Amino acid sequence: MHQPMPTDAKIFVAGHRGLVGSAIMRRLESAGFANVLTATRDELDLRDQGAVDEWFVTHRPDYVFLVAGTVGGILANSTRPAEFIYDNLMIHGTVVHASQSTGVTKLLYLGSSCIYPRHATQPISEEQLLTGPLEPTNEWYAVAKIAGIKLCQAYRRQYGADFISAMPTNLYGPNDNFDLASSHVLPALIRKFHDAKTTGNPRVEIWGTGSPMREFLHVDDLADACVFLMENYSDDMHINVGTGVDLSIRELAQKIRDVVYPEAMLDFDTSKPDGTPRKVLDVRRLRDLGWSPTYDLDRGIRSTYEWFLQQHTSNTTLRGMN
Ligand code: GFB
Repeated sequence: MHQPMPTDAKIFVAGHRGLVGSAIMRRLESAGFANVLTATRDELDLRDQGAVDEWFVTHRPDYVFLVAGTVGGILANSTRPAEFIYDNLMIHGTVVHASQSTGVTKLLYLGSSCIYPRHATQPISEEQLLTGPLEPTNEWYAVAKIAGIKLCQAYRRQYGADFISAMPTNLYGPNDNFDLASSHVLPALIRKFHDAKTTGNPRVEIWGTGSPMREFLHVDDLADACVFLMENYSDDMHINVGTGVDLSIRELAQKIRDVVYPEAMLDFDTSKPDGTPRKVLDVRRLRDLGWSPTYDLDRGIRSTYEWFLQQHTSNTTLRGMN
């Protein structure tokens, strides 16, 4: 079922300034979509149902990419649980509800691979949702993300709304967050190796044991998959988006070291949490629809570091670089 979005359709990207939202903006622009709607945090508090309803009635989007939310790495998730559960529950609820009540043609909701049980069988298929306990370092965020999937399913079931859910693996790329207290591992390590090189420090601290396994998807691949799913997928089952390939945090650190600061040595701080031991997605459902990623990790790390350097030297706004 291929149902392309008309190029003059009104498309709302909720969260357009974030890592994912900005990549979707680039993808829509390059495909010639001329009517893309956005709202900054100051213009619209997505946690406020009244404000969101009013915005939807005024702007009447046809398609919605729901990629807004409070996100962060393992430390932010474990230390700011209230923000992670409240903000995300509210944002998912208001946008899904307003989309249904104003007759949005289709909505894509973005979750996260942390929705799956901590000890899920690898690679993780979609069917493993709610089959076991969650990883404690991110259960608040995961519960909100699971509620988002259930919202889409409930509105589909009760109202026939065409709302779909995509579950991406760990993401990285331009516009990522480089603040060491709230970032994910890949941007954190780019920044740590870069700072160590700049200050001449030969040692770089890596959190945990280095043994957890993670899968990384470039955000431009994710944006491409989101547009693909919007046009080619309509089902109440959420769908995984990833590469299906993982590596250890130690191997990731070595790759980043080789690009940024080859002389550096790695120090593992085992007082910091490892999080879930392994998280690689089963991506057969998406591959069977005909989509696969284009970036390999080495190219993605190089281009993300180039982007980081450009932001750094041009002194423009770089999240976490103050
Ligand atoms: O990317 P990350 O923060 O999130 O951490 P998760 C991945 C692994 O990298 C963990 C290790 O084992 C970290 O201990 N790590 C090593 C580091 N050095 C660093 C560092 O300097 N910074 C960070 N952040 N990690 C998140 C979830 O889990 O993944 C979210 O908390 C979300 O809910 C996201 O699902 C995609 O992969 O462990």
